[in-house]
This record gives sequence, structure tokens and C-alpha cells, in this order.
Amino acid sequence: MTAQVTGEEAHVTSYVPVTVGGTALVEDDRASMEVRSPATGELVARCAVAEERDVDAAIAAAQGEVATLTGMGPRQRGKLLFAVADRLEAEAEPIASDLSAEQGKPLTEARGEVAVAVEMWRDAAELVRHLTDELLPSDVPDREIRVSRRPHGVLAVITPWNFPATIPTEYLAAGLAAGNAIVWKPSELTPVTAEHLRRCIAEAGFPPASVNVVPGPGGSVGATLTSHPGIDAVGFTGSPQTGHAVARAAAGRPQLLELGGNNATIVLEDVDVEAAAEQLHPACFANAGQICSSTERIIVRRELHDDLVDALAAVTDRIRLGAPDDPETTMGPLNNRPTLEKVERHLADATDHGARIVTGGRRAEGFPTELYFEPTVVTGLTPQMLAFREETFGPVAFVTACDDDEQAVELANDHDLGLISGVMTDDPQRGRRLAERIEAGIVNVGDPATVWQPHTPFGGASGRRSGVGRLGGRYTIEALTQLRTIVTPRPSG
Ligand code: TXE
Repeated sequence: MTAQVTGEEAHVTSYVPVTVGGTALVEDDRASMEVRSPATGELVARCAVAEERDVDAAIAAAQGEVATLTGMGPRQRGKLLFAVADRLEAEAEPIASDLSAEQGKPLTEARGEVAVAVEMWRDAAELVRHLTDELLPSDVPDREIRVSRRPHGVLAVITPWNFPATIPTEYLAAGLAAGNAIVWKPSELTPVTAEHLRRCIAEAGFPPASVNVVPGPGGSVGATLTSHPGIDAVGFTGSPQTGHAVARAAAGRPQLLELGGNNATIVLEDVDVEAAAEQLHPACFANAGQICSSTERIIVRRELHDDLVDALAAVTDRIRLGAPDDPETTMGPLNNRPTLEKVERHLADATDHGARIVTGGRRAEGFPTELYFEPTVVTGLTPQMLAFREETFGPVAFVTACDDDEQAVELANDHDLGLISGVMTDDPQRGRRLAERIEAGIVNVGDPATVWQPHTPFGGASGRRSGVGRLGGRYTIEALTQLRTIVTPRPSG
């Protein structure tokens, strides 16, 4: 970390500064905010609150670096991306530990997240090293048409707290690979992981203003950044409400927006019920359900309903809720109070409208903070309930019964967020037929919603509210570049 906090807050591990052009700005008059562990309530870091002048300076610095990054060419940038991956890998253990402390996920999940981030840096490096121009045939014989991918220029990146290493990496790795210079506002809830990432990028040898970090709250710093006339494009992952505000603020500029999901997994009557419950376990409860691709609604054939609900309740019995750094723990606390309150609001609304809590449903007692929530199974979910319409983002498996394939598809599509879906069946052809009719960016047949391979295109179906564009491997690089067509006289001879 750039600056240690001393004195009465000696237990504070770090201070996350504004960083512009590779320099940490640590003037005494800049406001800061606390980052507290969701698991213990202890202060784990302080984070600077960037001011308007910082955002201006970060954008000016990034503008000055675009030419350097573009001039390096893709193969040299690829080398630096590999070097970032190597640094992250070498420091994976301390980074995972800090990530777990500020985010609340079990250390094992944090280690897995850092390992995936490492692979994403390598993936971006390989992809960009093979980026080629395209020559199009010309209607006019003496003209050559060359189409190439250029960076947008200054890319504003805003990221959330649920995956503080992988979600930023999606934008940073592909954004730098493409030659953009970046101004990044990480979540104010997980800035320590952001600082690790920024440092690894700098130490890998990227020019100083390649990634500038302006930490702080979204309503002020995020809004200043996304409405700034100096940015050329935006990458954002977060809630639909904020995403729509970002879209308005950056209107007219290229945008890659990944917003929430209210993902359905359909379970057909031909599956083995115990095996289906095992697959649904991580789909509903990994990261305490705080994943935009989590299974939020399970739509099961009525003849299997009771058995599946029993099997789900049995798998939740195995979940060990506890401190993230305890090796026995399989689920940690929720990250923040608004998320806790939303989970409770959705459960209260569901039971008011006739749903039944089979197991869980409450804050767990005996923990240092109120953010530990019991893994929960609820049945009787119906379309008029909040949990059916909005993303719950908590450790809850909501179940509803259906009578046939037609009704299953209708229920799956009866919501506004079409990110990812699953059809669990032993019959791939039947699963495929249903998948063709489900309005989501990804449909897994044989697997639940949640399963995503990071090099494949990830994003919301058109016409829904869950985003614009696609993340994942080369699709992110495509989204973070613009096409430039140059038509020249064809060399004679
Ligand atoms: O999101 P926000 P929150 C969903 C999930 C969660 C809900 C709310 O359902 O319960 O959103 O979470 C910054 N201009 N997802 O409140 O507000 C903010 O500082 C610019 C799904 O955390 O969208 C943070 O850096 N930026 C999701 C980022 O936006 C603004 C991941 C996300 O915060 C801003 C997280 C503004 N006006 C939540 N206001 C997913 N798709 O994975 C806030 N921010």
C-alpha cells in the first residue's frame, strides 16, 4: 500500500489514495472514508474520496497517455499484460486475504477469484497479440480498404464490490490490451483489492497514467467521472438503476454496461433430484448469492417440486456460515447493509403474498456483525412478488412449480433482467428447444444459471434492462475498441 496510517488507528492495514499518473495524492486535506470488514466490523482500510479536481487531473493524465499506449503496439502491450498476470499470481495469497477481509467471501472463494483474474489477464494478452486488421474488397478497383481496431481513448471504468478482482479485470485487461488509458472508480466498499490491482499494473511496466484511480462514493465521484466531457467511453458493472444513470450521463459515447440479473433455472422432471440440488447449491449460495449470474428463481416441474425442495434444504444444512478466514467456512456474511435489507424486504414481501420459508430466512445469531444471513429456501414464489421481479442478491433459493414446458418458459421470461438462464434436463434436444425460447444472453442446458466460462460472451438479452454489450475474452476487446476504416489508393504494380 502507498501510505500507512499510524497512531490511534495503527491496526488499519492501509490507505487507498487517489492515484493520478502513477503518483499517489496524499494531501492532508482530502476527505477519506472507512472500509470495514463485513465479517468483524473492524476497520480494514481508509479510502480517499476523490475530488472534482482529481477526476479532472486523472482524465487529463489519461488523455496524455493514449498515444504512448497506442504507439506501443499490441504485441508489446500483450507482454505487459502477461507481466501483470505474473505479478498477481506471485502475490495471490496476500491479495486473496485482503479481498476476503474487505468483501466477506471465504478465503477459498477469494483465492479462486484471484486465480480467475490471473487467467483473464493472460487471455487478454494472448488475444491482443493476434489482433489483425481486415482488408475489405473494394467496389472501386484502385482503392484498398483497411479496417482496424483502435482504442476508444480514455475509458472510464466503474466497478462493484461483489467480485473486486475479476470484474475490474474484465475492463482493465481488455481496455489496456486495446490501448485505452483508464480512469477507474472502484467500489468504495472494496478499494484495497483495487489498489493491489493498480500496483500490479504499474509494477508490470505499463506507462504511469495507463490506469488512474479515483476512489470514493458513486453518487459524487462516479457521477462526476461518467458525465465528464473528457471521457471517450464507459465500462460499468453494477445495479440496473445506477447503470441507467450512467447511460444517461455518458449519452452518445460507447458504453459497455453489465447490470443485474434475475436468473431462472428450469428443472425438468427427467433429472436426478439429488444431483440437481448439488448443482443448484453453488448456483444459489456461492458468494452468499451476491453474483449477477446466480440462480435467483428455480422453476421446477410440479411432480419433482417437493423432492427438490427437500433436497435443497438438505444441501443448505451442509453450509457452514462463518468467518471468511476460517477454513471450515463455506459461506461468509453479506457485504453490506443495503444488500441485507433488500434480502429481508424480498423475503417479507414473499411471505406476505403466500410464499413459505422452508429453512433459514433470518439473520444468523452469534456473529460479530448483523450481516451473516442464514442460507434460505423458499417455495411458492409467484410473479407478483418482488423476488420474482427484482434481483435479490442474497443466499436464497426461491422455488416455484410449473406444469409443462410452455409454462416453464413463460415464467422464465416473465421479468425484465435477461442475463443468464439454465435448463436442467437429461435430454439435450429438449433442453435446446427451450433454450432457444428463453430471453437471456446465455442459456446453459444441463447446468444452472451461474455457470459461465469467462472467454464466452456475457451480457443481457436485448430489450431487457440488464445491460448493453458483451463482456468475455475477445468480446470485451471488441467492445473496448472502435473500428477505423482507411481507404487509400492501391499501390500500383
Ligand atoms: O450498486 P451500484 P450497489 C446489484 C445487486 C445489488 C444492487 C445494489 O442487486 O444488491 O445492485 O448494489 C458506483 N454514477 N448489483 O448499490 O449503486 C458505486 O460507487 C456512477 C449487481 O453496490 O450500482 C459502485 O462503484 N457510479 C452487480 C458501482 O457504481 C455510481 C454488482 C456499483 O454500485 C453511481 C453490484 C452514480 N450515480 C450490484 N452510483 C452485478 N451486475 O454484478 C453508484 N455508483
